[in-house]
Amino acid sequence: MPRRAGRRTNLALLGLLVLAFLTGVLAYGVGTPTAATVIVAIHGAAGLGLLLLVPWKAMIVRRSWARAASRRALATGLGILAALTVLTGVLHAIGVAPLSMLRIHVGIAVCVAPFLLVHAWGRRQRPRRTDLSRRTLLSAGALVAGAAALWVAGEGALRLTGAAGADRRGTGSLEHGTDDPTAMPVTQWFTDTVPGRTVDAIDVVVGDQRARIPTSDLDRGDRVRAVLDCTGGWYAAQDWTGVRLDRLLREVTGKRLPDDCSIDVISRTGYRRRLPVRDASVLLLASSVGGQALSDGHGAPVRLVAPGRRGFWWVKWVERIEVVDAPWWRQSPFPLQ
Ligand code: HEM
Ligand SMILES: Nc1nc2c(c(=O)[nH]1)N[C@H]1C(S)=C(S)[C@@H](COP(=O)(O)O)O[C@H]1N2
Ligand SMILES: [Mo]
Repeated sequence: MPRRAGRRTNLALLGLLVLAFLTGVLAYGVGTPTAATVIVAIHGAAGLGLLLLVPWKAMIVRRSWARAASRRALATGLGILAALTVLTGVLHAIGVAPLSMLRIHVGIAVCVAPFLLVHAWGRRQRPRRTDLSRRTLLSAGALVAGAAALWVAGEGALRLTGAAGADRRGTGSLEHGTDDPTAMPVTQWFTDTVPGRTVDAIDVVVGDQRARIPTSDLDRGDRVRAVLDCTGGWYAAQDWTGVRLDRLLREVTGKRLPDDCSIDVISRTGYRRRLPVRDASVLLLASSVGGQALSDGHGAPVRLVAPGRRGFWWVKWVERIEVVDAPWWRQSPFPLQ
């Protein structure tokens, strides 16, 4: 039995790691609360499910240790990185670790990928008829049930102990600075920095129509309460005030825009995101938050507020708005700077 357990255990580990990786990346792409909750729950269950396979994997490792001397270093590295990924994920979920824990989690997970590719490629398997046997399907079902149970138990434990992580959002983010913009973290996506010179007017460009509007003249009193949910693992709800994009664009063009165009929102720093024009009525160019003008770190003088989208869509230090024909999905799925 232990001898035959090897292949299925390895395939299950591979499946869970790939599933965890994909759902992790996907969780960053979706902002809709329900979808995010489901994806993040699957992510947690897949990650925790790895623990269920540890006894079997330990048996496989013991069996092949002497034989695999030349390939041990890489495999050990993979094992350590995978363990650290699970550990850092759990530490974030508990809610006691510093916010940087989630970035560390993602950083280590990204390192797992090449190790896993090399490791699994070196041990390629052909599909076998027994892969679809009743016994295999039952084991797979047991693994899925066990992983789900582990995730539910984890959430239960957080609630029972009153850990900070019990209140995290469906995306896994922890609350930081709701209704208190000064307590809200200032974060950049990757390498971007607060620009040295402030923006005093924004350019709005629609085909050959263009307008240059002073940023001091951009507050039309449009309001929205929206949650800024950073992929770095924190969120904050705030009241934002400014001008809705549909209103601004109509002021410039005097007409409704066709449904199939997109809006490029571009920062003074070059950071940019492209959004579908059908979202214009929920997008806000905000000049104040919580009744106060934006601070430099939070995007002064104007930043985009994109309700229902993750933080990286909320372009700060907006300098240019351009309506383009290209579809919104024709851009890098995540910003590059
Ligand atoms: C090898 C790949 C990965 C594994 C094994 C893994 C595993 C885990 C585990 C075990 C947790 C804790 C879940 C819980 O206790 O409820 C977690 C949380 C999390 N992971 Fe990953 N992860 C991986 C890759 C990624 C990637 C690539 C991303 C994002 C790009 C990501 C984003 C997250 C987020 C946002 C959380 C917090 C979810 C929550 O608080 O429930 N993970 N991960
Ligand atoms: N120009 C620019 N805008 C940006 C970013 C950036 O790096 N550059 N980071 C985004 C990310 S990832 C988040 S979470 C929010 C953070 O906003 P805050 O610093 O006001 O909290 O801004 C977004 N807007
Ligand atoms: Mo972010």
